[in-house]
Amino acid sequence: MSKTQIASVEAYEMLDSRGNPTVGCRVTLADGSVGEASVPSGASTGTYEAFEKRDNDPARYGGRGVLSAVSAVEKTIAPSLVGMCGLHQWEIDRMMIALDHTENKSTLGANAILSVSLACARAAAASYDLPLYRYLGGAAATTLPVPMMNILNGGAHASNNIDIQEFMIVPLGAESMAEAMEIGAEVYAALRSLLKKEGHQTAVGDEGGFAPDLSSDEQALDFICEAITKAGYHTDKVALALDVAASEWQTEPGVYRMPKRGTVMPSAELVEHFRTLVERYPIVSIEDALGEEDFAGWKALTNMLGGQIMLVGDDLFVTNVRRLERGIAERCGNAILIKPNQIGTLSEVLSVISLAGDNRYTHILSHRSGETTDTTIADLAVATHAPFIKTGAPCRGERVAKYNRLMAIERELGRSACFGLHG
Ligand code: 2PG
Ligand code: MG
Repeated sequence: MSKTQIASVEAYEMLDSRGNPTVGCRVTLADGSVGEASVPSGASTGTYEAFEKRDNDPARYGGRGVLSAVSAVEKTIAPSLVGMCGLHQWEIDRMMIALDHTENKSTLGANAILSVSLACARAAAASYDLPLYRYLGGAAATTLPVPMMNILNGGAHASNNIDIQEFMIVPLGAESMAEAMEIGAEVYAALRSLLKKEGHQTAVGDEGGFAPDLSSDEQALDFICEAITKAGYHTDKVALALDVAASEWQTEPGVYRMPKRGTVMPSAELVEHFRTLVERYPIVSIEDALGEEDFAGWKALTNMLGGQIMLVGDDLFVTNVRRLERGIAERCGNAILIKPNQIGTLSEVLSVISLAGDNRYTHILSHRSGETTDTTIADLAVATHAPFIKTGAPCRGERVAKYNRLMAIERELGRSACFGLHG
């Protein structure tokens, strides 16, 4: 047996940040190197995401158990992978895709497959005694991404009255990851005290942002701008970004109904609303401004705002080469959100990032609203030179785990570290 052969693949059920079960996996190589990984889970999921396998057994976790996915790893995947070289990521991923046999990984489950794919990469990195970002990205992996911190939550992530899912701050003017986090945490604290002073709730949503009831999107943006000033910064140093998650609003092609406020708007009117917001506020990025089926709307939006800000496809592209190819052909958006569990293997994540790069689409690594303390996306961001990462507020353990990992990488890189757009 060679040193880097896969000796064992074990899976287990564990809990995510919402208290739902998810899949964890541990891969051991013949030389004793171990890699562990666990997978997150979304709330506002895109229709075209890879399949998340759940037991649907009402007797356990209200049907959300993942013992069937654990069993897919142990009974189907493990016997085929044991003995393969742990360094051959593409072969490992191809093997799992072949075992699954479906377009959307619905036999084994993308949660089962991804846990193995990432644990194999971690075991291989451990075998070389390298951190994951270095193993995957080589010597040139020295750039830390600008964090997009979601400090005010709405939509499917909070039970307040706000329909836009995420209001993020983007410390574009920071010189380092450490400074970016300092700015983020200070603005976050300033927002808390402003909301409190005005008698609003400061309980947090799924991604750690505050979730008050407010009268309009504009009021949310005004609060955040005021928090930036109160924390001693200017909006040339800290910009704003939104994730509308508008697929959640689409009722019929080209028509949107905001689930909480009940406002109905055709696609063109929504585009106009965002144009006005971009004029009024220092917004540098809007994600899923329109729904996953509304390619015509996306094209109009891109024509109007694509030269000015990032227009990010999340539900639109679902980290999927074919969806991104269609978006490129139809000139929809100019950036793509990268969520490994939307597609299910590390190799496919790397393929879609390279397609994005070839077509000048910016890529942004992203968490899910249901997370674990797994920090793989932080390493992946550095390995792939992602200019941005979004992984929630600077609050809640599963969110700060990623930010802390990025600060640790920055310290490890020392003088060779670059930050964001300075990289
Ligand atoms: C999103 C994500 C993460 P979810 O829409 O971008 O913020 O949410 O994981 O619920 O899809
Ligand atoms: Mg999104």
